[in-house]
Amino acid sequence: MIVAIDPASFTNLAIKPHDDGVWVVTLDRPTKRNALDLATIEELVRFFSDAPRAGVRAVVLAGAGDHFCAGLDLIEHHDADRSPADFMHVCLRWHEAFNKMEYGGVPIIAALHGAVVGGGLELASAAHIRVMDQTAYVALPEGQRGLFTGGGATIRVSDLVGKSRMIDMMLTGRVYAGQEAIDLGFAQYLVDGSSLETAMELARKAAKNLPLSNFAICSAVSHMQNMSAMDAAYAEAVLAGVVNTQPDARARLAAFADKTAARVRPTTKD
Ligand code: 1HE
Repeated sequence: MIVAIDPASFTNLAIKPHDDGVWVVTLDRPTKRNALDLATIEELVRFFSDAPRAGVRAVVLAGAGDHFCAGLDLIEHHDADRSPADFMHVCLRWHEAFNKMEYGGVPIIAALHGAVVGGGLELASAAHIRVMDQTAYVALPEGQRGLFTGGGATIRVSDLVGKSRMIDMMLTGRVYAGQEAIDLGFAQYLVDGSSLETAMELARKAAKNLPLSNFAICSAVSHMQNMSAMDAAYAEAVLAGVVNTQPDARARLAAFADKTAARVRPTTKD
């Protein structure tokens, strides 16, 4: 551990470390439906900048109250009456936070419920795994508010579900939920019970992997999407050279060789 994270130093995020290295980060302004004001964005930048160096093995990202996140704090934005340059810099801080999430190398599992809209969907899209419960719904209401996305939706939401679907959502305010949202790629899991509980289970599984493997999985795949295929193949080979020879992996490989390691089997449904 190179840096220490003090949960008490956060106000808009409730931060709870667990013994197994899973940290639960909860957007904690339920009376404002966890709308993202500047202060929350700065706390996200701080937490996710430090997490890779603070021994955080996986993060569950959740929202307090009935909704995950209502997106940009529209009241703060209205009251601040920002100049174009001011709002550009606001957006750059959002990108700083969300890039630290996507490229930081620490697995992030978003537990979604209620509204996951506008900037809330941009935030969720920066996580590596999304779990929806039956109340969760996604939308991009920017068009109706006289706004445009500024927190990476043009990159990440279009990557998840394609540009035509994203454009339709912004033009018409279309809302997706349930199995349809899963089938389209907004999230990988839909649960009948609590998305937080399932996200915790997934985070605990991921936290058992070696940190260097998780670092590669949760940064390299995204970086390589930004490269030409030739460069991505080269970078993948170099990275695999480092990760696949890590001393900590020897015990896992030995367990496979001596037949004590679990085999890969299809999940049984009961
Ligand atoms: C807010 C916000 C907010 C709620 N900024 N304060 N995002 C949106 O367009 C979504 C706007 N919000 C909503 O549509 C609804 O609030 C919800 C569906 C999320 C929740 O509905 P509900 O009935 O539970 O709550 P409410 O009565 O609408 O709001 C409760 C309080 O939360 C109220 O404050 P109060 O002080 O009057 O009690 C609301 O003002 C406050 N609140 N949402 C500020 N978003 C980098 S660019 C990104 C661009 C975008 O994200 S655009 C999408 C913006």
